Amino acid sequence: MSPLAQTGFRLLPAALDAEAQIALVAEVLARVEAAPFYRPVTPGGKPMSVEMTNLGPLGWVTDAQGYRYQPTHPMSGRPWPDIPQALLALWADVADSAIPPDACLVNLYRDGARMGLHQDKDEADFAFPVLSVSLGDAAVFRVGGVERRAPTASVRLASGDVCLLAGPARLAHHGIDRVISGSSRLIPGGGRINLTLRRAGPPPA
Ligand code: MD6
Ligand code: FE
Repeated sequence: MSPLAQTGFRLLPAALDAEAQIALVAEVLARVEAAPFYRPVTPGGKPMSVEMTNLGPLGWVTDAQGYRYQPTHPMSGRPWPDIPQALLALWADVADSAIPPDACLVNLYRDGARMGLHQDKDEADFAFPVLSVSLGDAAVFRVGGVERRAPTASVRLASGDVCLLAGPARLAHHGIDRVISGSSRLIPGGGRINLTLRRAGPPPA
């Protein structure tokens, strides 16, 4: 058994079939018209190679002020578009059947974009998992432990794959080492879109 199996990291290969992937990309890109991708800057002042936008009541942002969730797009000041129904259903199915996600970060990887090893820890309650959907070009995902220096494993994420960081793996370090350019034709203009669904705020009272 893989050492990842006991940790709360779950990979659901091909959770979305080709038809579902096409429908989801169309729903996401329609919403991106109202909330365009932009290039965030780290608190240290470095532009990220990944472009981002968000869907849902809250969106994850980074700028000179730091990392946080906020209800509006930083460029337009407008509320984020809603989360597509198919994603809410997926969350209910594999993450939490009772409490819906309130944030969906949309990451766009064009040529050469990657994401350094990080933890997702800006959410109010780590009891909720983070659910990720990969669309388009395949990526080499690295996942390690809660401690930054813990050993890591490499997992290939293909279009339609869903993965979950839950339980003990919820605060595991992870990142995208590289995207395999041209491995899919799903995304117009090429590249990879990753959607991460989260419960960022406290659970509803
Ligand atoms: C990505 N994913 O796949 C980046 N975070 O592009 C993440 O950062 C991530 O895959 C939390 C849980 C699952 C993830
Ligand atoms: Fe993450």
